[in-house]
Amino acid sequence: IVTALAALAVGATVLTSSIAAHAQDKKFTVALIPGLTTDGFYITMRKGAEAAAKAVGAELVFQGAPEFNPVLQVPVLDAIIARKPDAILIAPTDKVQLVEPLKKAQAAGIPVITVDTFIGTGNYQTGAGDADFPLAYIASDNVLGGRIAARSLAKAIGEKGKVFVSNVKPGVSTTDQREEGFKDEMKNFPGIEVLETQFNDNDSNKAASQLQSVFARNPDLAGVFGANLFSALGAANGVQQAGQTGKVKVVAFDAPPSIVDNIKSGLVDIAIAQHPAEIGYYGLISAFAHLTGQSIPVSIGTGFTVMDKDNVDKPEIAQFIYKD
Ligand code: T6T
Repeated sequence: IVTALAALAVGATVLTSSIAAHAQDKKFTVALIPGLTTDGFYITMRKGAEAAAKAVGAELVFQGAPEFNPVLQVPVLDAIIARKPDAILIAPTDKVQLVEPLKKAQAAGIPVITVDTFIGTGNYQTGAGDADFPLAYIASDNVLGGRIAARSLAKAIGEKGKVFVSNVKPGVSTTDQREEGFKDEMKNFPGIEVLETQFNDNDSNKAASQLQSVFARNPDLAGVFGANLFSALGAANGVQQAGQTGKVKVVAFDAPPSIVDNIKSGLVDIAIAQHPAEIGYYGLISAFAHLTGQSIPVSIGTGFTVMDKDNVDKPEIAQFIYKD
């Protein structure tokens, strides 16, 4: 009997490993749908995902819309679902508006992982609510990022004066959380007044003119927090156009080369760089792990690198400047 059981066990092992080998022989196709295609943040994320795809022998399909807009992102998602990839990585452009469209992927049996942004509350696989079906959420801790921005701006303005947040639009999980963290942290600085948030629809020209209008109404404006790449670039341009370089302090979220140039010229004080390549890398690896029968963490947090004039040339910092 013992010998028979042992033979059975050996047989079972052989069977399992041959299934695993078979699974790994298959070349998986993973789609990455960014918030928009022309954004150094997502371009860098794509590079991370490509590196991971190469490492595990998967194929990466990168397809997105030219603007950060659910109306443009949903047709891209529909087209991707029709191609039946093995998994979808997506940065949903709205917490609510992408829920139903992503349910179609789930109904088609395509596992969904969200990267950068989330749908619903971002707490997945809890059995609660109608938006907990994605397998994992891989992103920066955006509330923490907003807190870091608040502390940096408070320091830059000597803990007193008027500031505001230049933001994208309500409903985007990442930038909503950055604003939340920023405002909450600012409660620790009684000398600072946080003015009304200006929403720019991810248009840096709009952000620049909003900065100038806020400055016209508040000539004692002390600082601004640009809550993402386009908000920060626009706010910095607005400060420059208002002739306030160095007087109105700018804290930027995201770190494309243009923001780094602004740090060097003194227009931007601090940039909070996310690690988008890590988000892409771990997104792809998580999808692959799931597809090959591994359990995966429901959330993975990636880090930040805070850049300023003094450290931005150091290689260990400069490696986190986004790619164009
Ligand atoms: O800040 C990133 C990203 O995290 C956010 O969700 C949308 O804006 C960016 O892509 C930068 O433009």
